[in-house]
Amino acid sequence: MLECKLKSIFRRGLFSEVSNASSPLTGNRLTSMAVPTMSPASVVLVWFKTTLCLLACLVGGATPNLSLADRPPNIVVILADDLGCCDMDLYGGWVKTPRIKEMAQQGMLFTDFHTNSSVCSPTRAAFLTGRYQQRVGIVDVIVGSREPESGIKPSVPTLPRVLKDNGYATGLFGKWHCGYQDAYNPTHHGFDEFVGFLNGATDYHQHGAWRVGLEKKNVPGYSTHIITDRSVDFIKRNQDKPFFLYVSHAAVHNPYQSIEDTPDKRNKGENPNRINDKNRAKYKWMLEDMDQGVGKILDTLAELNLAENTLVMFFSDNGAVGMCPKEFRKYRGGKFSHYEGGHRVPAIAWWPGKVAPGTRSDKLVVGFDLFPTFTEIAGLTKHTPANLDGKSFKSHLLEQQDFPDRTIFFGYEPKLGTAMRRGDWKMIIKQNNVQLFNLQNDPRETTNVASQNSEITQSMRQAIERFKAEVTPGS
Ligand SMILES: [Ca+2]
Repeated sequence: MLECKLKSIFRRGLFSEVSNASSPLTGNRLTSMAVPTMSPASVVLVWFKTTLCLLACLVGGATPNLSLADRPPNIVVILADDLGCCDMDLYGGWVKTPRIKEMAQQGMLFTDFHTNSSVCSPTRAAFLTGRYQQRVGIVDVIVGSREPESGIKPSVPTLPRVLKDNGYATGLFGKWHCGYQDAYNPTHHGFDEFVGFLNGATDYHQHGAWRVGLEKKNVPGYSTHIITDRSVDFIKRNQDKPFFLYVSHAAVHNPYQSIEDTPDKRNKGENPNRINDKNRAKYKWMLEDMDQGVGKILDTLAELNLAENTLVMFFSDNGAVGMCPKEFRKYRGGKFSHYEGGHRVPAIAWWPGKVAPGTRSDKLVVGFDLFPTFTEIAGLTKHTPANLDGKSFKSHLLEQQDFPDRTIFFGYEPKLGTAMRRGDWKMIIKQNNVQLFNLQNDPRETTNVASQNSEITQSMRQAIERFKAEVTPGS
């Protein structure tokens, strides 16, 4: 569909190409040097407007907008909520998501991508700070009524802050879940714009508790559509400057409500949060609907000729909640679990002309790697905090270079204990219960091989103890 739209732009003759190089999307390179075909009168008009603009810039002391080719790339993150590897067909799941599948066919699909936690708040905290979530004291889901003081403090460096301070327009539409107090509001973390909700879930039709910036305000509509439409509008308004857009979907988190489940049509006695066949059908619809929303964003980028200057990263904040039929479940566990089903999630990177189409990464990549990756891509490494735990995978993404193996920890004390990856080895320790798996031989984590591998077990136990001692709030 995207390919058709790109082709139709050229067929309509709005742009003439200046390069015949091959493109992964169309077979013709969609060069950023494409120039409009204009009449002499239009040329005079453009010259007049350009002169006025330059004069205004000189008087105001501002720098004229850079051309598209000279601008840092736009970065768009589309985050699904509670979407597991067992759900989408492109990962062998049970729901067809053609637009996200197309995105993967045109970009890079990750098979060993993990969020830093198996629940919402810590995953998002790690992504936004580029560091283990324990360092900002967020190891569990933030429940506002229970933990009014929890959140990312505005003094903590974040990805949107670095991008905003270096000329990016920044917007968040949808879920925040990194602190309820006004002091933790996204607008204090570098987001120019925020429309969405602060907590972990939202009714899909009733938005009385949403925020527009700091203001509590009802935002009418269906959640997924509001988030998509606001995102599309943000792209259109900011198409002439670099932007960072965080599309943070409510879907496919409960309550399971389709576009038809307006309050007046709901049946009393039916629980929209329960996992059953009726809600499973709604869940499927919600995922298909979000897929269409992803497509709208990609289409907008293509129509505005921004596709080749925009990296789009799609992933989920944690694993599935058990909606997918058993025969599709490829990993043990799900949300709120240290097994692979908890934090190994779907992830796709799309950037026509930069990320080679149809590529696949089997390397261990983690949510907190996105911060240094994005800032390196934006040319802002020297403005990036030096103490990040995440590592940039830019050369892996853009040049298919190797991404070296690392030791990664998944801490969720005391509820779930702590897990660790080192190569193919995976350890989970909760209190004195030690489990060791070899994911190469046993991706479903069925057989604890700790007793047969005593040296590895001892070494990994010691590493986990060091992690627990060193990676603490404020560290
Ligand atoms: Ca979640």
